[in-house]
Amino acid sequence: MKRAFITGITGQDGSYLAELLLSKGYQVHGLVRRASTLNRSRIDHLHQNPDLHLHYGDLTDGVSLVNLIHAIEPHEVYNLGAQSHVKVSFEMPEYTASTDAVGTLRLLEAIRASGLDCRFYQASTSEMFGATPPPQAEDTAFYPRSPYGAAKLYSHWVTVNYREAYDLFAVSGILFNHESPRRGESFVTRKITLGVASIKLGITDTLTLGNLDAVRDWGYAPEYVEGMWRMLQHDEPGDYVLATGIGTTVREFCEAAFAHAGLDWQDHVRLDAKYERPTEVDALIGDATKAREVIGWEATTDAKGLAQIMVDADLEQLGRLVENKRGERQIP
Ligand code: NAP
Ligand code: G4F
Repeated sequence: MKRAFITGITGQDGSYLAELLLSKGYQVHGLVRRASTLNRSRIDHLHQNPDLHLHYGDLTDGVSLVNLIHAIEPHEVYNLGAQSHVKVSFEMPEYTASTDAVGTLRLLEAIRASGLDCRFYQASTSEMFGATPPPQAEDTAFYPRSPYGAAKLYSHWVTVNYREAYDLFAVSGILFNHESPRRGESFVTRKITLGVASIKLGITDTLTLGNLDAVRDWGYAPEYVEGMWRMLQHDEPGDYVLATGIGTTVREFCEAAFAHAGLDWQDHVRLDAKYERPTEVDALIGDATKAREVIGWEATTDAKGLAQIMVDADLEQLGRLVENKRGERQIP
């Protein structure tokens, strides 16, 4: 039985990846952070699975990583854990660097010191391209525009270096934005689809956003975790862009999400500069030709389809909450 170790298992991608690996017969080990309340809603439905094992640790705590690699002896490690919010990285640059940059080094060192024959996946990002105009592919120049992008660029290069220096099977997946109903509520797509559902259900009337002109290449997260797994199954380690190849503005995503619920976004969206960043990444549109040709991966959901999936999910989830509240009120 193959053993996989996932950092960031409680996040959007980690939860989909855990599902995928369990369905393929892996024993899955996940790193979870201790918090005052349990923060495992995305993996609650996997809780009873006997092949899922959760371990306390943190990417800022090297000892925990050394001990876990030693105890689990994984065949595959997926490093998805990160402070992943670009705007927050301007407010917490040092913590972001410790987790997103040095955290990767700590994990790679734990693997190297163990001497295990273990494959390593690094969650790199299109944010590394930053100010370099699209289309962006594996050989496009990097120019990060945030402490998050700069930290991830360190991790990308240290992953390449450990591959070259120590012959580690280490791959870097340069993933463009990917979303789902499990996306964190403060990322723009989920903020919009939750806003649409709240407005449709009469809970609120406005949605406040920042820069509507930014262009992103938005895909569907479950498809992207399949790409991560494929990268580790290939004969040779390498770096791969995963993207749809289609650019959409925040404004267009808004329009599609509101329209799906029968609403006009212009009646509800307000702007506030507090959601803008000190330096913005204007346009990200990926070229995933290498992934298609080498590992047979291709995105199949576009931004409009994604907006529909997410609005439907938020309408259902929020609708259920509203119904439950009404039910509670009827109880004497
Ligand atoms: P996410 O939903 O924000 O999940 C991040 C995960 O990292 C959570 O499980 C979080 O744990 C964990 N984490 C945060 N700080 C940690 C620390 N110090 N030690 C250990 N774990 C820590 O992110 P995602 O969207 O799933 O993205 C997964 C990875 O891909 C991230 O590395 C992200 O930067 C990268 N990425 C994402 C995208 C995208 O569009 N989604 C694109 C390119 C790259 P808690 O639940 O306890 O907070
Ligand atoms: O949804 P976002 O916060 O995602 P961003 O900054 O592109 O980062 C995400 O994708 C990266 C891959 O390229 C990942 F590496 C990273 O971890 C994360 O998952 O913002 C998207 C765009 C930005 O241009 C932002 O300025 O939307 C714009 N935006 C406009 N109003 C907003 C808002 N973003 C947020 N979060 N909130 C707003 O109100």
